[in-house]
Amino acid sequence: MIIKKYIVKDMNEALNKIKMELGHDAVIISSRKIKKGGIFGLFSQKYIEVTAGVDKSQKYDDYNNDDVNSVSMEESIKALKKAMEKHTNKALVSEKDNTNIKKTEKIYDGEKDSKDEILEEMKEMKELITGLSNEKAKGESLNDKIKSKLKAVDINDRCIEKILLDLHGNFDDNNIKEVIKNNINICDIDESGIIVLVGPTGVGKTTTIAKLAGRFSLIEKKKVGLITVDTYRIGAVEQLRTYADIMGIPFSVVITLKEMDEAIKSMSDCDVILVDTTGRSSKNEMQISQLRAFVERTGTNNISLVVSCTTKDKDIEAIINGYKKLNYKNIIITKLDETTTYGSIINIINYAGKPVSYFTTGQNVPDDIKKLSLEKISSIILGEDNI
Ligand SMILES: Nc1nc2c(ncn2[C@@H]2O[C@H](COP(=O)(O)OP(=O)(O)O)[C@@H](O)[C@H]2O)c(=O)[nH]1
Ligand SMILES: [Mg+2]
Repeated sequence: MIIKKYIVKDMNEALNKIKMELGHDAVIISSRKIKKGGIFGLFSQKYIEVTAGVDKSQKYDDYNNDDVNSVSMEESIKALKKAMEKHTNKALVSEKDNTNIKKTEKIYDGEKDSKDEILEEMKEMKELITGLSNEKAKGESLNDKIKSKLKAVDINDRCIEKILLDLHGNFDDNNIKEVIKNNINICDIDESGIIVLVGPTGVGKTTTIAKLAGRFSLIEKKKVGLITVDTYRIGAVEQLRTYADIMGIPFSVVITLKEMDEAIKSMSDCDVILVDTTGRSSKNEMQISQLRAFVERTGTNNISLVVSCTTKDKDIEAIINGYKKLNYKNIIITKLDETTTYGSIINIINYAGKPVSYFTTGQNVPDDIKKLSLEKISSIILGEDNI
């Protein structure tokens, strides 16, 4: 690089000299106004000091012009450094400052070009940053929108967080549905051998047993037997006995573990034995342990926990945890007809980490029991479909 300093009256003069001496490839590195001559600055003349440079490989001649100071290598490096600093500082000043500079200074074309370039770059950067922050704001507001939509259908906070994570910022309707689907599990239970239903009082265990019995015996023509360990509520026993009588299937009431053995033995020719249990308080560990003894006595692992979708979220969590000791394998969700929002389905599955086998949708025996597909369940949860 060859650097030269020119003291000239105006930029035109500088340009002509630079072009002539350093050639067309020369670039202006810096320019500043200076005063020269006079005493104590009085009567001094105004000049411009222009530093220009050209790549070493470029040819140039006529070193010995009076107005030209050929500078040493050291000076060249200094000038170059200064020029670079100036350029960097320029890039750092705000667009507003640049506008002011524009207004107050008559800028030399080359310098104006580089200022314009910087302004242009800054404008682009500003647009980029604004664009990015708009995108972010859009993402956040969509996030909030989805959150309130999921909240409105009674999906709990824990599941909402999980769903939002699974969405990976893709709030497309199809993706939301896909994520809901991925957070639901369903299963088919083995409809042979011994099936036990457990769960709190009043959720619909006895009614569900009657529905299943009707479905298996009347529709699937299976040989069905019914056992109940519902020893506390005589009415509940009578309820199931009535269904058994109507369907013409064997029925046993069991009070002791020994009676459980005898009842199962007496129904050894049945394809399916459905065992109804007394609703126990999941808060009472003693009662749960008693129930567990009866359930274990049946020797089956085909155990369903019955939960009503109308139950408060906090209570659902307590029930799911309280009954864990009974090793239930799947869930039956009841009373879908008694609610208008179905977020509890996803909450129940999330708490239990177990799949749903059946849904019940009313009091009619045996009709109001269903298996639902993932597609149907997610549509119901999102309010796009009815049960
Ligand atoms: N609306 C509605 N009511 C149901 C459903 N399943 C059961 N029930 C009613 O819930 C009440 C309690 O049912 P029950 O089978 O005795 O519950 P259990 O104590 O768990 O055996 C009864 O009045 C049933 O008719 C259902 O799917 N929808
Ligand atoms: Mg009952």
